[in-house]
Amino acid sequence: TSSPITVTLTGAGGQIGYALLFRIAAGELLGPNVTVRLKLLEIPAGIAGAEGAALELQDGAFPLLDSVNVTDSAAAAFDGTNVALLVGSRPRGPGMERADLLAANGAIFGPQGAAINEHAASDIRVVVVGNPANTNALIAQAHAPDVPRERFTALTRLDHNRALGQLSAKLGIPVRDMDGVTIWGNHSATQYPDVSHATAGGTPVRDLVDDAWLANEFIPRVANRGAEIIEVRGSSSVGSAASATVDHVFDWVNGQRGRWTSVALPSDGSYGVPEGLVSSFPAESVDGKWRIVQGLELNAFSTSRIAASVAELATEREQVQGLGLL
Ligand code: NAX
Repeated sequence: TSSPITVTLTGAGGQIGYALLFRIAAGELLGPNVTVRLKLLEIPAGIAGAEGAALELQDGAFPLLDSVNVTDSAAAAFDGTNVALLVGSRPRGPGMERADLLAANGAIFGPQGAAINEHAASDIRVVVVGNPANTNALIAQAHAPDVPRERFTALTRLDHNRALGQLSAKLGIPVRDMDGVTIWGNHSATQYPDVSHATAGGTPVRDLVDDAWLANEFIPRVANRGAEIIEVRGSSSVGSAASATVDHVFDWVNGQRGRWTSVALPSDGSYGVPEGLVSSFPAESVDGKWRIVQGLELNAFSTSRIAASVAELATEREQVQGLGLL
């Protein structure tokens, strides 16, 4: 085992936090030989939930878990952090306007970005799960001027995994035999799940399904899967969201296992996405860094779908700029 890695989890008293903690403690986030120091950040209303989870972690006697600290201070929570999982956010309440939602989250992710800038380890990696995830990541990144901007990412791995699951069910081919699926754009209903370059069992997916199924069933089902889960289980996605967060960080730190995945990260201008917008791209992890898969040809349908989701991200950026949050 190496020296311990400090992992900070915000929203640790919530649903996804609870599911994540036991996966992290079991060594699935970073690998089976990596010891972890956990720091749990909550607001006062969520502290008891985080403290209860910390008691259960103690009862798990996890060999890889060095320590667990619970705090409501961002400065303490991000002190020496190597990996930050920003899950806690402000959900949209009844009658809340989108501007209110962005403002409430700006008040969370701005200070957390600043605390990361000031206190985190130099190799800090950040993944934002709390919605609106892409724009929350943009706000945090904007408040951390000393951290390379590509260290701030948002989670679209759940959308990516949902796309793999839908394809697998349709084609009767296991997800392990799928490659080349991409989620483009925003983690919202405008996202574009793209199979133009995907293969299943070595065969191009475009040869196995028709355009009507893609446009009318696959894309809306993946993009609206969160709502479907709420309808069926009466509560939003928890286990699958935690699992996708684990996949995202594991691949980022340990490198890709042969295929590409989807990651929302600050655009470098690739594929015409305006620089700096935190947008989902096809990406591979190489030497501990995300690298956007380059040179994919985009047909007219893909181009217009990506443009629509990127336009939504640009609007969100304008709104948070207008609110003085960047
Ligand atoms: P919960 O409401 O169960 O938990 C959220 C927790 O965050 C609460 O305990 C709350 O006290 C805490 N919190 C709020 N503000 C905080 C702050 N400033 N610092 C630290 N903690 C804070 O929600 P849960 O079901 O766990 O979902 C968490 C977030 O994930 C939500 O924003 C949700 O929309 C988002 N999701 C994102 C997904 C993605 O793919 N990117 C999918 C799943 C999920 O919907």
